[in-house]
Amino acid sequence: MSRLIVISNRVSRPSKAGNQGGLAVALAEALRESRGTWIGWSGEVTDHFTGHIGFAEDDGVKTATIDLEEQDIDEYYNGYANKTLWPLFHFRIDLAEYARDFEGGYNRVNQRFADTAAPLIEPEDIIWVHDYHMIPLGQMLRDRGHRNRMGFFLHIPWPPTRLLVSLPHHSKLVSSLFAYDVVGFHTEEWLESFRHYVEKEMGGRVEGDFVTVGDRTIQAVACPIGINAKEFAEAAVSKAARDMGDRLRASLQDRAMIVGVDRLDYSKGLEERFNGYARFLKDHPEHHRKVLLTQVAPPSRGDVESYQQIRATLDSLAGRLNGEYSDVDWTPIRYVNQGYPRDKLAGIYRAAKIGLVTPLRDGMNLVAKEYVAAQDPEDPGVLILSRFAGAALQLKDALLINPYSPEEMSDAINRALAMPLDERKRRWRAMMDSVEQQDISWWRQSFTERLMAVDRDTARVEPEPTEG
Ligand code: GDG
Repeated sequence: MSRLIVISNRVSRPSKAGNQGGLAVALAEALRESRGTWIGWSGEVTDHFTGHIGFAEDDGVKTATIDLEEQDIDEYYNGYANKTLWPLFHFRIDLAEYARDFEGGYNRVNQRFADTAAPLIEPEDIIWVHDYHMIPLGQMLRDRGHRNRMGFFLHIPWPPTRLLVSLPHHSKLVSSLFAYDVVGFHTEEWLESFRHYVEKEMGGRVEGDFVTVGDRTIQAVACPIGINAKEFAEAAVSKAARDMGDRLRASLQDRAMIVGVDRLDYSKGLEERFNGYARFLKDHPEHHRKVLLTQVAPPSRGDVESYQQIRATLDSLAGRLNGEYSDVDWTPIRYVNQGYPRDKLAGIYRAAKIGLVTPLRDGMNLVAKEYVAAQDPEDPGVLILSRFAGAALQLKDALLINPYSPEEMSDAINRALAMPLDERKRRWRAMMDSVEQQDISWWRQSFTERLMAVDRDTARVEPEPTEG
């Protein structure tokens, strides 16, 4: 078995798996099996970058991390990654900042990651690079002579060509993806946009999964990430989850709870969600005092101004809404800016009659899948899901909505509250089948199997000859 090397911005400590997402757990499992290494940023700041690599072994997983300078973090992480690429790839060119320093810092830090990884890589290793922080890394490793099988997975959407061309030096960035052998996206939609760019902007050719530019052919595939459905369903009946459920039920007093769980991010459509819920309260006075929305939103990327703004906007929206509708014994929104351990989170999902997931754009959205996995099969809740989340292509039995329309959201909440048990069960079963079949192990295997099938001598898989 080839050794797997995972490279991503942050490295997760497997021993903290109880608090981590499925991705970290799945990658840790693959790394453990192959005796591989996970390389990335430690999350720590250093005065002067020395190239020192911190090696550790945590629950059978080897990690190699570097500390970054403050300027690196400003320009690479808070800068190019989160002020330029994140908004642009979520179709928000109004928020994207194009600064030369950011791009310079992004390339410098990617070179640092390449220098860190290079001596740790053996010729037989399979290298799997993750996400928008690291797009040019594969090319930088090739420049250092590494001919390994290399894959890249993008966890966020790929934007339409018309938007992507607003990025200075976009073609350089996209060209660097051709250093990989396999490039993965969550959905056909993001893949289509990538192919469109390659054909229109690079004069490339698409044949099935194969994309050719010049003399370089790579595979570009849609491979939707999943969750560890079995583990999550078990977490939802754990003692911690049941205790959380009891605590919630005691405070709800027969009111129906709607739940939202999101990192505090403008892409998650939180403002639109609050507006949709406000519309529901306006349209349906008969539901006053009988429902409430619990929104769990741990802050993220607080150093970036647009994130400070969304936080301020939501604080004021939640305050206004509660001011307008609350009574001495009823508050329509519980807005919580703290995170919970995963088993408690599973208990919160299970206690909710409705999961309200309304991103304006999302690569996949794992919260939607977690909500489904946490439900009681005998009395499942209803998932209301934005049609702009990657997950909507798999979870077709959710109530799919346009998050920009408060009326649609209001109607969907009303419909979900009245949905008969039979229909809830039927919809839940269909969604759970999908969540169970295309789970996190399926995703990881689908991607790594493709990568392993690449012929290392040519570092590519030839396309099947086409008829005629
Ligand atoms: C990116 C893409 C894609 C949230 N609050 C708490 C908590 N969470 C966990 C959730 C879920 C994860 O964070 C969020 O995952 P999402 O998929 O919803 O969104 P992003 O963070 O934006 O992730 C996304 C994903 O990458 C994977 O490819 O699906 O489209 O944007 O697992 O449960 N976890 C805990 N407490 C919290 O309070 N423990």
